Amino acid sequence: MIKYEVLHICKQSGARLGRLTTPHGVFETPLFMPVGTLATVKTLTPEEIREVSEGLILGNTYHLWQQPGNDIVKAHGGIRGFMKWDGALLTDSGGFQVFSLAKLRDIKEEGVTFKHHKSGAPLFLSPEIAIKIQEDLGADIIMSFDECPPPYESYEYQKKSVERTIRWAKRGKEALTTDQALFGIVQGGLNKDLREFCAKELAKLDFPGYSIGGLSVGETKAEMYEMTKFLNPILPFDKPRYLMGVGAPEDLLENVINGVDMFDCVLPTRNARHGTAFTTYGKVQVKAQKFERDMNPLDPGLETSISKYSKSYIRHLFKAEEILGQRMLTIQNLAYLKYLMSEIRQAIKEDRLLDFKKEFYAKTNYPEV
Ligand code: PRF
Repeated sequence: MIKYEVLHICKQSGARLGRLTTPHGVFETPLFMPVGTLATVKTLTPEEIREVSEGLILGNTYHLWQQPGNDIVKAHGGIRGFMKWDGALLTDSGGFQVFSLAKLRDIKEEGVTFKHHKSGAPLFLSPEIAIKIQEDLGADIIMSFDECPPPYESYEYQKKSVERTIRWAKRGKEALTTDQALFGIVQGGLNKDLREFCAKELAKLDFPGYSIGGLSVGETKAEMYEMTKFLNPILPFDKPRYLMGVGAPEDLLENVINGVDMFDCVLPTRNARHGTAFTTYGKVQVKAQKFERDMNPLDPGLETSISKYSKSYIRHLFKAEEILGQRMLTIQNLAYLKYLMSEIRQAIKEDRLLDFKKEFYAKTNYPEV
């Protein structure tokens, strides 16, 4: 099980500083969790993940269920034993992947029938199966099986879907046989009444934490921020809130101000593999011609294991399609988000997060809404 305490509320912004205690580490929140979908944070060793994370990472039910199979992961003592990760772990339920990756879905009360996103093999996931797989994967924090409909679905559809997601959360809770911390997931698209209904119904089920799903799925940033702001006073105060799949630097800052405690996203690691860096002065495309002879470090504002390399060298690695370049930017991007979150926590402690926000947009090219 986990424990969560609010330690301080920033007097300037209302943002929360908290402490999350898990069986495999104690963490200050707000924090960012790197994504390790297939029991690997792509390109990094567990020792390197340690360096660039708080010690809490995410794994994916859907992917590990299919490859290599949750039985094989379980035989290693779960994801932690499989990948030799000694930190804490959270797994997503597979709900989102069924709706974002898989083809030809048939959604019934019992669960979802769909085809594997690569092989086309027929598959079935239900709240109970998602819990069983997550028990085998052995994370400290696990997720309810939810439906994440596209934001353009009709109100009538969103309403039916939210009601089902609440029933699925209840079924998952009843199916759980371990002391892993199961979070409920708030859905409801961009409809405030459905979001409020979902948050309140899930709160009645008394989960140890609440996720906010169904955002960053095609809506505008302004719509996303408005929804987290709306949910802030509705979600249980004394439980952690986790905004799923959100990780752009400006989104972390804005949503922390709106009361979010935890984040994950593939953005820093995926961008890294495509040559986009997050730095203390903003987003940078390292393949740009202007860096051909640039002997300066990529991010003079951040001391990391890649600080000694020139932009010219990193650009060369990308142009030559050398894997080391992808590794270097993965380290940079995760190190930057770790640094950003530690700066945010410090600003909350000192009741100056809105001043920090002004400086952040003044110093960087991250977009302000
Ligand atoms: N549900 C689940 N996982 C998710 C999401 C969701 O809505 C999102 C949406 N941003 C990312 N990951 N279960």
